[in-house]
Amino acid sequence: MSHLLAIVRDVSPSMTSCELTHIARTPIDVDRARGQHAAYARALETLGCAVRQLPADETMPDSVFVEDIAVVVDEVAVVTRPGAASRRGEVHAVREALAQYRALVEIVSPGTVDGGDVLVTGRSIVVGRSARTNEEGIRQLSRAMEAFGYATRSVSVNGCLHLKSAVTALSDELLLIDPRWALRDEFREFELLDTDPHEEGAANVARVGTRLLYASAFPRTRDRIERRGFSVLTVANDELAKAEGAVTCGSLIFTVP
Ligand code: CIR
Repeated sequence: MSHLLAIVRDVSPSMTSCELTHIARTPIDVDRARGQHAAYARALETLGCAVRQLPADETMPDSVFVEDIAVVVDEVAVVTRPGAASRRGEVHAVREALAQYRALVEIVSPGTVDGGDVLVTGRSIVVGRSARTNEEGIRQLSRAMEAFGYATRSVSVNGCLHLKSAVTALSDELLLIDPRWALRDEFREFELLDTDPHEEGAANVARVGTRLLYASAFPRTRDRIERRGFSVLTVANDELAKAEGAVTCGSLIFTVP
């Protein structure tokens, strides 16, 4: 029987030198970030995933955020070429791990894609045009996925790091959106649930099978999600959030036989 596998990667000792785009640098307690990441991995297990932990790399401050390094669907894994040059070395370990489970396609120069910009629901893929993901990267991703029957289109992202900072899926039909950062009109085929306007950063939720993993910092939005009938498990993510990481960023979740 098939089951869910989550690939995660330990917090790097150099995380304090992470990339930052939209927030100011504040001191990061690496041990606390490690503790939160370990609790996140346990939560993934609670939600039914087998967890495979890749070792940290001291030379790669952002390597805990494995989501950006690949887009994995049932048929293929697309290994990205991250938009931040400092993150390009992260692909080697993730590529090696994914090669055991999927055929691989690579995004190549001058294309760039961060997995945080790629939202997959069913056979539909929406990609954010962000500071990290360029038109050429979108073209390459689109071509790779088209071969397996996935339709890809791109949308604008404004004021946040990635598309999935602004909008993520609660189900294949319902998206959680912060309308300040993504345009509702660009998601007409979906039903949309707004985040609570007092909770910035609340639009990122991780789907794990039929359940959801969410940050404990957003109780008002959590309430909105639960009122729609979803089961939500929360984890503390505030230390990792100082590196601009949200809950989807820390794992690559996919089905294995
Ligand atoms: C970066 O700027 O690349 C990291 N500090 C944060 C990446 C977060 N990843 C994500 O949203 N998918």
